[in-house]
Amino acid sequence: MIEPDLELAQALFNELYAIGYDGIGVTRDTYGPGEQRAHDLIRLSGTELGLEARIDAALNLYLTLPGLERSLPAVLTGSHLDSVPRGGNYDGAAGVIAGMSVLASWIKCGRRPKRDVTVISIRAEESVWFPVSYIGSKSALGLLPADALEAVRFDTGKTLGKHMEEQGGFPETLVNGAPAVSIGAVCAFIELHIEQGSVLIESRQAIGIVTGICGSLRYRSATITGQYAHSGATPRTHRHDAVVAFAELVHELQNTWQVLEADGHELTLTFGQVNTDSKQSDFSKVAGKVVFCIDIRSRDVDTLDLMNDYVQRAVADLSAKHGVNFNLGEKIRSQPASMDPALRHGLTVCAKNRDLKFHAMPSGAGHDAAMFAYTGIPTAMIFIPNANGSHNPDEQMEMDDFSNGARVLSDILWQISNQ
Ligand code: HGY
Ligand code: MN
Ligand code: MN
Repeated sequence: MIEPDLELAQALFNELYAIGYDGIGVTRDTYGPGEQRAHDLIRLSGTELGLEARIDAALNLYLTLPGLERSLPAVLTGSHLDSVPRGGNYDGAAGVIAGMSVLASWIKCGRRPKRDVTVISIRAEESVWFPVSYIGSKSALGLLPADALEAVRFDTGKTLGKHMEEQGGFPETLVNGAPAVSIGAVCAFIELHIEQGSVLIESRQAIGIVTGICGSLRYRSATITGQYAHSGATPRTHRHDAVVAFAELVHELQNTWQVLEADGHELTLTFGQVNTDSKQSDFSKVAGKVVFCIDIRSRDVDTLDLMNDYVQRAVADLSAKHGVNFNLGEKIRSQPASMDPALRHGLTVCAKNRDLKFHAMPSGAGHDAAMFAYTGIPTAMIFIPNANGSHNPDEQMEMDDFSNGARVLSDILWQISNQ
């Protein structure tokens, strides 16, 4: 069994952090300079290793170690390189760097697999920038809807198509064009990713073998419109208070979540952003407007729909009770995905052979692997421990944990690429 190139991995993590640090955390902004710097770094490293580099119309990067029989369907590994604003250094990047460290170690000891093995650096996985999920992997797989190119980045006001063009992409070829990753040309996709919760840390297991990836149902920009009024002169019964209506919505849906959980439903419910109108709200007024978001996750589509029904019901009740108007805005969904049973079994064998404790577990976070699985490509994910959660500057992956994950990745990639 070969040891991944940890020296290369550490150097890439250090350099990624240096070029991505924003003063608080790491920002690799989607189709912006931050993500571009990361892609340039990985591409340079890949060409220095002697890997074949290719970039598709959406600017996903493919670094390939040619196999001995190049006509065979290839094996893909990798993840995304963008990050949330002020995020951590390991979300996504760990999967790309793990692939690079594995291929570097194979090259060093002259190992040539039967099939091509490609590390893909995927664009735009974080849908915080554009209100579209999995832009890069959907583009690679020919799944990007035409209207997605009109989606606007929240901080620049420019469209996805414009951002792609400015970075050197060809968005117009993505709609109805041939996908860069054609389903028949790939025999498996394996994504290594940090666990973004605390299951592995708390249970002290080395590896997570993902059983399935949650789908999501989101309202990214919902509003409650009530009535601004004097905070002292307006009796309780005369108020149309948007903040009170929001507070009761949260309380009611939190209770619903507990009831559904007790009923065996697996889901999460998050109100990640809530704001009153900074230009008009103040301490001497009843709040006339609240803007907020709702993020519902589950591996079961019926559970997503059931929770959404409760959201609709609560909104109708509270509108009447408080005389406010709820506008939930656009509903955005992403599909849940199941991981390939044969690959999951292969991963357990690899973990056992490395004498590593492993845990079969669902992913509450979304991952590009869901899109590969959606197309029918056999797909699997390896989770590695990461402290302090994720989507925050304190995200902390240890290199020992990374190396365990990269070892298992190396073994499964070698096994599949020689079948
Ligand atoms: O939001 C997610 O689950 C992923 O980290 N983009
Ligand atoms: Mn991620
Ligand atoms: Mn993320």
